[in-house]
Amino acid sequence: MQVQAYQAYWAEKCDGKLGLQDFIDSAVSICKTSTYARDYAIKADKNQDGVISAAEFASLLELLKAHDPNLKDKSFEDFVAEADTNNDGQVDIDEMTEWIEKNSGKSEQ
Ligand SMILES: [Ca+2]
Ligand SMILES: [Ca+2]
Repeated sequence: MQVQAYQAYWAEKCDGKLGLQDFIDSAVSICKTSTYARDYAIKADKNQDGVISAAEFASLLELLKAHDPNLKDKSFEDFVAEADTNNDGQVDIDEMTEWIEKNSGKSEQ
């Protein structure tokens, strides 16, 4: 069932021709949760300045809550305190990725 969905997807996207590198890239991104987390982090940085602002965090939180309804609300200050591992007062894409990895799927604790 999934295979057919992927075949249909690729047929539409690539005229049925799937390059080996494309295939490997997709397989890797499907298998790695960190890619999913990084995707979210990169999308969250809407103005692409490399750091997550309060407004960007707020819209990301909405997105993550749609993905995981049990996720609790969190203030931007708490988020920065948790995610800012190099203590420069800002959350960059790497720190954001790590934070999403730590927080996704563990909301019940
Ligand atoms: Ca930003
Ligand atoms: Ca930082």
